[in-house]
Amino acid sequence: PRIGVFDSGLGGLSVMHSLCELRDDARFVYVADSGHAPYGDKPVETIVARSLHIADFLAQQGMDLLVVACNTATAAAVQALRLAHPTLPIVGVEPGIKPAVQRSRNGKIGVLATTATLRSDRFQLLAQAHADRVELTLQAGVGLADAIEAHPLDGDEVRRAVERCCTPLRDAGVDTVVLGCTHYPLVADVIARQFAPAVSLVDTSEAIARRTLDLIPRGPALDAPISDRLELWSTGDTALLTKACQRWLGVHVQALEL
Ligand code: DGN
Repeated sequence: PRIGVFDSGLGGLSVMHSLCELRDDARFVYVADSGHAPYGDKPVETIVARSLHIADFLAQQGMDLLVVACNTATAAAVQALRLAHPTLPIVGVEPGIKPAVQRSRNGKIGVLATTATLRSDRFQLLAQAHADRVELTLQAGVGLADAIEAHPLDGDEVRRAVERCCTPLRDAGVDTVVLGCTHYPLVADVIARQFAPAVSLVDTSEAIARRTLDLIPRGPALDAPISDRLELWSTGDTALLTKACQRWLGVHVQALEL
């Protein structure tokens, strides 16, 4: 099958990583909307319009399945995407509160996500469904996705943004932190350093990749390395996406301009 994956930028590569591990039967087209990132503080209408535009592009490329590898775009646009492409199976992502509830021992859970995700109706419903069983501390990752797009992951800008977002969660005594934006697993080690070793981070990339198997079961493995099965497109800096792919997927694929 051909699987289309998109994110506001580089964050969806955390999901791509899991998809590559799981699906040696698939070809992938990844779109980074880096020219319009970050989505996290944009109006809902803008996020919906961008998501529809990219989904149209991927549908034209003959995708069998679409993965919206962005919590913000899923919260704002997954319904509109399903309406616009009723025959195309679409997998969205949402902050992993469910797995966090299972994992937490003290019932105090931090959710780190973009402002747009936390404000969305979809997220509010998800949070309410668990609110009577656990204490949720919601924290917007203000500036964090931008720092991950624009700066070295082990640099000061990222560390400062991480510190800013994590301090309130630490103060709240959470023992589980949901990485509710696909950019954040890329700096999971920086985030983990902000907490005691016993605090666990919930990353749903693998679960999302597995979800694609429910919609399109595994076929015979393709006799081709991932570098021949992956196309990369960026609306922003193509060199940045090429480099990030090398780092996260361990393969060189030249990103094209969209
Ligand atoms: N990676 C996106 C998410 O999962 O929400 C959004 C990052 C952003 O654009 N701020």
